[in-house]
Amino acid sequence: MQSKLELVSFKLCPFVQRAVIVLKQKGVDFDITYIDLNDPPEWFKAISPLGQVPILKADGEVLFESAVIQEFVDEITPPSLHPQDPLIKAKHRAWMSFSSEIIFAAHGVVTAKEEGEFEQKQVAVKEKLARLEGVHSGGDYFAGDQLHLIDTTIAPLFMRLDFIKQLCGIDLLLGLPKCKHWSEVLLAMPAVQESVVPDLMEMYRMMIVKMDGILATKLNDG
Ligand SMILES: N[C@@H](CCC(=O)N[C@@H](CS)C(=O)NCC(=O)O)C(=O)O
Repeated sequence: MQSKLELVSFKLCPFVQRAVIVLKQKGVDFDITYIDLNDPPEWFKAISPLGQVPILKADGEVLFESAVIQEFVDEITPPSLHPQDPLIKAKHRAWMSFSSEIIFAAHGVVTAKEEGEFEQKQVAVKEKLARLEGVHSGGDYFAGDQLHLIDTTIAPLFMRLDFIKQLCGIDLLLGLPKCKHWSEVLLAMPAVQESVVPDLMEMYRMMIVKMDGILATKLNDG
């Protein structure tokens, strides 16, 4: 890499956080530029094909999509956090993609405006997490005792589920012991803890308030 990597971020974004975790875990020096997605700057609109973060600028090129960015950072900093075996690697990639669906489902819990929908969205998250529970190794990480990209990919979701638990008393990992342990291990990792701004939980609380859904009525500080 000729130039320093530059990540374009939105502080609350779990997809950007995936990239930051890999960058930190691999000890890569990088710059981070925060934008306001509610009022994105023109330069960002010009370079982001979908108007989304994360964007990674590398040697004059622009990369988008968190999975692609994670894999790129992983490949330029061997040894890889992906399994070697093509079939196992493909399986990990499939579950990485699946974890994005859980992030969207969890956002549905935050935005649900009436009780029936709120219950339904929680069930949708739990059903998807139960699928993950079914394929998890039962060790510290997805595939045993070794960290992979599937682990760095899921960590931002677990952080948000932990916020929901702390702020609203709703434990979406209840009854899923493997996922619960997995979450605890990942959230204790320095690269995960250092991947967000210090006041992210408060920002997340403010986002719940702003969404003004059923979840906002469950906030334990009123
Ligand atoms: N598939 C994308 C999803 C990224 C994404 O949804 N980013 C959100 C912020 S968390 C975004 O930029 N939203 C703005 C928009 O869609 O207009 C990835 O994995 O990078």
